Amino acid sequence: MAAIPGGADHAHDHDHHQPSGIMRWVTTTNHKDIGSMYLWFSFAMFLVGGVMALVIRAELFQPGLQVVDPDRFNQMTTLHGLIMVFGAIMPAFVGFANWMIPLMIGASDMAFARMNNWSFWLLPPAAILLTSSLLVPGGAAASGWTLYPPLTVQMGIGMDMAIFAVHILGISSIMGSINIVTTLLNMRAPGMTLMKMPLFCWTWLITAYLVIAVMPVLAGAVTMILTDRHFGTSFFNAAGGGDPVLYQHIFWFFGHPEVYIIAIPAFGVVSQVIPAFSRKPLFGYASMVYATSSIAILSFIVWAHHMYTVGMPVAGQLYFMFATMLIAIPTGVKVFNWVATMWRGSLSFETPMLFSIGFLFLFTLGGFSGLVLSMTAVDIQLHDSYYVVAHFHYVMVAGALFSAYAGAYYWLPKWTGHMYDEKLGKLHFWLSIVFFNMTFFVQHFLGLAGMPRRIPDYSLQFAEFNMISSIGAFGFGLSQLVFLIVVLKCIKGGEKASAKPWDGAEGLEWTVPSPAPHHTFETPPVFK
Ligand code: HEM
Ligand SMILES: [Cu+2]
Repeated sequence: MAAIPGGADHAHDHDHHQPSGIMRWVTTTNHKDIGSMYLWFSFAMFLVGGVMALVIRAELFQPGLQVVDPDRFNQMTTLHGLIMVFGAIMPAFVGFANWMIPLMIGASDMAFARMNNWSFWLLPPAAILLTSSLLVPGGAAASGWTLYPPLTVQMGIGMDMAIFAVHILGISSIMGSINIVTTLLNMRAPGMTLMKMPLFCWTWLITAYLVIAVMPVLAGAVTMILTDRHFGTSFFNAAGGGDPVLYQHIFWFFGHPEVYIIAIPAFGVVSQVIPAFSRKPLFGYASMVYATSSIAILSFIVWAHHMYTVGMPVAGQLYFMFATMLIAIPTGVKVFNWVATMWRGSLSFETPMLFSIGFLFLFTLGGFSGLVLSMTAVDIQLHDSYYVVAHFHYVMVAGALFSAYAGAYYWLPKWTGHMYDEKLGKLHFWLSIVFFNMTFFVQHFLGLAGMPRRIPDYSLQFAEFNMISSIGAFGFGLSQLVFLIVVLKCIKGGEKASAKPWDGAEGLEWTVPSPAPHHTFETPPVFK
């Protein structure tokens, strides 16, 4: 538990020898500045990717072609997926890591402060490459975010731009992860053993190892596509003796751990928020650490559950089915622990807690539909259908995004020094959860009835549910502007936040004043 009030005695601001204006942000090596930039970048990309989702949903509002031609439609699904995964969700959690890890472990900054600056500033060029590829001849990559050959070997220059963007984004997240591992292993306050770290730090330690392990695999896969495209190799090109299915194996060896790269930090955030608003310590801390590690390890040996229809041997299908089902065990442990933390707690339901409970219900639902899809015989029917789209949006939106909102509301007082508008926060939550379910719940039925994904048109039998889903999507999109208003209001003013505005909150981050001064913990606190 936190012992020393904050190191705040030494935390005077050194702003006098710092550039001001835009150069402050370009040259900053301060983890708080960099964390804020990550979070703003992520939100901006969330809006860009969101507009693309709305183009898709506008087209799917009715059967027939109305809004975009089929090629543009495919570019929209591809860029939406790439932008949401690499531009919105991953940077959001790296933003949380930057802001909070040093504060949580009592470190003065991240281990490699200059590299940290570079990790962030790689992101905007990658985002520009991706989005501007819409304007080049032939348009953006239209292969889906999975970038499967043979399509990707054939497309125009937009595909090369996507490949380079993926390279840059990958380098950025590898550097960010090296920074996080080094910081967590070397810069903890005296007395903070690994098993006393806040769970958010544990989840990021595990995630960072996943990133370092699998981002190079993706980089290799897309580089092989690049050389197939331009340098006469035939890794994946069947005409030259290559094998497109090989790409799928390599991609999903990255891709499945990737979904945990997104989900595990989200687990970390709710593991901070739920105890705070239950006014009880996290139930089963050690089992949380072991469960999270098990999930991470298992995530390496289940990849071909995305490939049941490629014609693999039955033994392979059975292996990947049972291996995948195993993941339900540690996940069940985690869900049990969150619920047990709330059990007989003194609960209150401020916005961070609402988003965490929303996460708990809906992420679990997404986990269950994942279990359904893990069954080979079932997946052969549901593969590439809207059931899959429903499944991964329950995991990504109601899982990762809701958890990011929980974290944002939880730490906004620490970041800005003001309390956010609780009424507006709750409005944001309720609008989001209603419209989210309206958008995605019905997609389970569409998938079960056989509607394929990545298709701009559909037969009449699917009309009603698609209309409901599209209305939900526009409602969801608009509701996110409420969040923007809350954040801007909170930055400008509002009730002053104390150092520890949540009475149930635990941890060193609450021992420094709100807003957290530019420099904190220049002398490490003693942690007992
Ligand atoms: C909440 C607003 C969102 C809406 C309305 C939305 C809507 C859609 C739609 C309509 C598709 C196309 C489905 C298809 O035809 O296959 C799609 C695909 C996808 N979405 Fe979202 N989405 C949202 C948020 C997110 C978020 C936050 C993520 C985070 C990671 C995400 C990740 C993806 C991915 C990976 C794909 C697959 C793209 C592909 O097929 O290549 N979405 N989304
Ligand atoms: Cu998977």
